[in-house]
Amino acid sequence: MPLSFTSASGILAQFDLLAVSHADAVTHVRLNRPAKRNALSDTLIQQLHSCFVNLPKATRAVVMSGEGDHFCAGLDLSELVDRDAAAGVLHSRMWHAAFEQLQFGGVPVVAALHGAVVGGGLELASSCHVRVADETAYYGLPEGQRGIFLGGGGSVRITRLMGVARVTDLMMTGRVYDAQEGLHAGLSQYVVPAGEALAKAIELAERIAGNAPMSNYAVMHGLPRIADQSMGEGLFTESLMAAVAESTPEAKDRLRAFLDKRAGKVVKK
Ligand code: 1HE
Repeated sequence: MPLSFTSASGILAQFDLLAVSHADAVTHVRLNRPAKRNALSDTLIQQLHSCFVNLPKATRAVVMSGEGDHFCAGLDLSELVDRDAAAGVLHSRMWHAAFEQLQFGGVPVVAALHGAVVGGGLELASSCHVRVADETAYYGLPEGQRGIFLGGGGSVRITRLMGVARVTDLMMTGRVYDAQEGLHAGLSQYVVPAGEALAKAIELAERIAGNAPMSNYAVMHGLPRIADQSMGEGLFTESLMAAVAESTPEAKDRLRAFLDKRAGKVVKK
């Protein structure tokens, strides 16, 4: 049965550029600035940060989407004022803080992508843990054309997803990837028919929300850090993470359920 979402209350109801709703353990955060193609103004970045600090207590997974015809048009170019270098660093660091809260917060985030996923919009998407694109989605890094550089973590996160060579190509030549090219490059893990990304993202979020929280936490926090470590450090970190996850009551219950033949098997679809 499809989940029935209700609007969030408290501080989460006060954001004018985000629409936040929840159903059981899944919280839906929607960029809600369609007239400006969900362009990321300073206020929207601050609201995203605050939203991920203040998620409803019951949240075990988040779905992130965009209202209107596009997921996100990136940085709000109308706010690109004449900043000196120090102010520019602080502005970029404000984005980093918001997206760090999203990537390394308490729960996994599934992005539902459609239409333009460009510039800062792709930086936002790359901070999420699972990306579902519909066939209308397309990806670009127009920073090169606009005379600026990535500033929302993209040079770190997007290069980790698809490699320095592809990011260089998109930024220097203005190349745009369609949904299928994005899938093959590693930008999304799924492509679904037009209009179906949100439903698929909610389905995946429900499944993720059913995992043991420490398993999800280990995947979110452990995997990317281990990938950045040397082999020796990575293997040691893995052992620590594995020991923590295995020692939780949820892990013990789940292993017992399998041995008692009460748990599902891994089957081919
Ligand atoms: C905007 C923005 C924006 C739209 N900042 N206002 N990002 C870009 O270079 C992408 C720029 N945007 C576009 O290429 C197009 O707007 C779209 C392909 C995303 C959508 O096209 P379309 O035809 O549906 O909409 P539109 O008519 O272009 O835009 C509708 C309105 O949104 C219009 O405002 P209006 O007052 O004239 O109605 C646009 O000006 C406004 N709008 N995108 C401000 N981005 C931390 S570093 C990150 C660096 C970057 O992200 S660089 C990439 C910036």
